[in-house]
Amino acid sequence: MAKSAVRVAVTGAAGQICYSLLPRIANGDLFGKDTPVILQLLEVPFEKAQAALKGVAMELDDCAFPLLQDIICTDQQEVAFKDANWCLLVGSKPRGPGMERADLLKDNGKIFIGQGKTIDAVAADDCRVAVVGNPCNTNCMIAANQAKRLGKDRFTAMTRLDQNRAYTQIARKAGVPITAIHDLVIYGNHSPTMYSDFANAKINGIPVPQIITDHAWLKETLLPTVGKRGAAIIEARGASSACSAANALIDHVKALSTVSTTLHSIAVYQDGKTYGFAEGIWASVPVRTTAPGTVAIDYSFTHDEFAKAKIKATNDELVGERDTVKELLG
Ligand code: NAX
Repeated sequence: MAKSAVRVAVTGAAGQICYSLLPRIANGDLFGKDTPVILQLLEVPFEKAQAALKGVAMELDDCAFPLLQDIICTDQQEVAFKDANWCLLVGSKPRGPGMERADLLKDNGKIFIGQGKTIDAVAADDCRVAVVGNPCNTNCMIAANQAKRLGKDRFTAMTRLDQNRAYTQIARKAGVPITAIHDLVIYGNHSPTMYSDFANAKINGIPVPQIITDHAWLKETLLPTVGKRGAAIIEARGASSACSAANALIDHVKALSTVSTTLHSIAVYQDGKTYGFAEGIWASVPVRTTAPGTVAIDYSFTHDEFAKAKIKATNDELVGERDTVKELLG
């Protein structure tokens, strides 16, 4: 029997990440080559954005994707999120010239309050939410705090791009294929404070520091290279990461949808018992998918003083972000 269509709501749909993302969802990269999809695309209610969205939908039409059952373009959250099985929150307000980070946090916070409320009201009972729009951890926390029907465990933020970046850097340094590397996890915030836990990662089953014996490189080159990679891409390309971010979101959702023993970096709700992260924030930690859309945190990793200090710094930043938006946490 033919599978029923997955309804995927995507915000910021006329933006550059979505230009790479939407064709991949429509061609079955996300939910498999036997699963039809319906795209429910949200953009801001300005003529230019809506015209651009229409253009994106026209191009998707012109791809004649067999799995793409319908495309809904809208400026109404209630329409975009209606019965959605997945809500991919990519759109957010960019940081303008001279804008303070606190203002960025607050302006975006207001968007994510509305989106969290609407998702909770109209999305499908099995809905999962993945937040990409920055500052993604804190935006995710704000949206999740509006949810009463859907649990906090339904809301995740994306640090998969950081994980993928770290995999490539380590593979290059060690001269091994990506597939030789396992258990390399990002801790904390999607920001330069994030910590790539190289010490617990393995190359062909052997701890990375035993293979890459240049420990100064691990601490002083790998960490800032991964943490500041977004800025390096902007510097090189004149625009922020787009196809790699779209690819990471595909990886993130696939990881969440597929039960396996593979370790993933996903920013999830913290209960105050994990790796020193404060209760109530969304921090990236090692997780495994135990049922479709459901993850369990792996609490078993240990950290030396260097790693603990890094994790504390990224936790402190997330707590600071939470303090900045505390009046938005209904
Ligand atoms: P673009 O500026 O190209 O597109 C964003 C789109 O979102 C725009 O078309 C805008 O009109 C729309 N938008 C803004 N507010 C909206 C709202 N309330 N509802 C619906 N749509 C809305 O940005 P793009 O390069 O696509 O990046 C999107 C977001 O991803 C940014 O916040 C960016 O910082 C973030 N990123 C997050 C990453 C991560 O790893 N978590 C990495 C890549 C990226 O930097």
